[in-house]
Amino acid sequence: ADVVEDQKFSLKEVLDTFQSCLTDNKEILIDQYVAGWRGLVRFMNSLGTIFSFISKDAVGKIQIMANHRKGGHGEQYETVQSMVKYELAHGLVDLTKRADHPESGCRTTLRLHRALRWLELFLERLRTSGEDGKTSAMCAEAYNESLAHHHSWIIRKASLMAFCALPGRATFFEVMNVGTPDQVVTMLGEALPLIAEVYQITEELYAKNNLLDLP
Ligand code: 1PW
Repeated sequence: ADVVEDQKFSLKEVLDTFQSCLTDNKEILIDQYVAGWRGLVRFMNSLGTIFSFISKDAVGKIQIMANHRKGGHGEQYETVQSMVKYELAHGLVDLTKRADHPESGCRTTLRLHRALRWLELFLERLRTSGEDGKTSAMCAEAYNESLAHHHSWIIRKASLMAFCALPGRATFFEVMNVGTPDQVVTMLGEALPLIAEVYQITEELYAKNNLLDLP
């Protein structure tokens, strides 16, 4: 029974993993960032098959980043900072249109980074919502404020349709497997500032290097 208990999914572990990707000098460890995303994908998959089209893209991008880490220049991909430096210095990023480097670490991380903002906004809404809060509406609002700006019409329609299938707030909190609703709210209150920090650091790094619109 203990084994089963240990394997049970908890959103707290996922958020802890994201927090652990920040080093003391505020660099972002790619292994931990990717591990955080793996956990999120497990979470999304536990929300039902309708979310699989969403998680499929994330899985592909997680794999691209894992491959960079495993590749011949893996040590250059230790942190987001070292990756940006390395790829820019060696002309490994398509800056204006997709061409020779459709799987650069920079453009791939940018997609995950934008999605992280969505997650942050969504979890913040969940945290402050009342018992009768509608998860699908919160998820859609968070999406429209963030990721939707970067998606085509067809992806936006499909995403908004998927959100409608989200379980209600009570079930959603149970799936998180953190404890009582009060404990979930407390956990989110602790975890979200750190997620926001990871997002902010990446955003500033990308802005400084003019990478926020990579094709
Ligand atoms: C309930 C938990 C919510 C977690 C949110 C994280 C999910 C992010 C994945 C959204 C993907 C939607 C469908 C895919 C769209 C891609 O075209 C798009 N990818 C992303 C991550 O936005 C852009 O990638 P591309 O086509 O430029 O390679």
